[in-house]
Amino acid sequence: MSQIEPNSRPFTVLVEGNIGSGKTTFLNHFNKFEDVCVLAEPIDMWRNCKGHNLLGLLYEDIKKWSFTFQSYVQLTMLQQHLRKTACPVKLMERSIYSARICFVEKMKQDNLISHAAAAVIDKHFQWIKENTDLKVDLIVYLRTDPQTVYDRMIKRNREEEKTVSLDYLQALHQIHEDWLYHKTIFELPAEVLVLNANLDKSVINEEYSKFEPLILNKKL
Ligand code: DGT
Repeated sequence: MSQIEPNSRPFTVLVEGNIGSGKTTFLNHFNKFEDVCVLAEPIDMWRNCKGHNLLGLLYEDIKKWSFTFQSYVQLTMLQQHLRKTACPVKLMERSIYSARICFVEKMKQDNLISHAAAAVIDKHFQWIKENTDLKVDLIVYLRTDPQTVYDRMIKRNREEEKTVSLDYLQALHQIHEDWLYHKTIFELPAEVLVLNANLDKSVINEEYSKFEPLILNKKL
């Protein structure tokens, strides 16, 4: 495996997209390359914060637990951004950006967190941006239709997601679209590569292969 210099930064790629858009499949495709370190979403940590399943609590009573959950997501995402890797390419599933921009915005839209709570999260977020290295080189947006991801979510049958509705996925889709496709809200920390992630699993790896040089930062 090629290693990077101890003090240099890897080419950092964020993999973003709605719930069920196939981020895991995408990461698995790229995990086979020796130059790549994949950082999966820290969902296991959200399921066990000193014995508390915060993801489960969130969907049980979203109003009560939104702030707690989002605070912990922000911390765990920061840890992922700062994690050192020996590989020249670092692929991250989601980021501190989508936590803040997509999920916190949705909570604000739905009045699930107070303005005061959102302000606290935002203060942390701004401080982190100004005082740590969150540099990103590329964002991969796995673009999907809400109905497609809803069907996938039902099929995978994750216990905590039983209460997630099509309406919720539609709204989350719209925020992803405005941020990563129309580019009308918030800042973009890097250029965006938009991929059609509605494709069936049987052909999607072929689609992803076409973009390997770009994602692996290899000049053609
Ligand atoms: P996939 O299917 O491989 O594209 O990826 P998923 O659906 O396993 O991953 P993701 O990040 O879209 O969602 C995992 C679960 O965690 C899902 O129920 C939504 C939730 N989630 C992820 N990040 C956040 C966040 O920042 N805030 C909130 N409220 N929920 C989040």
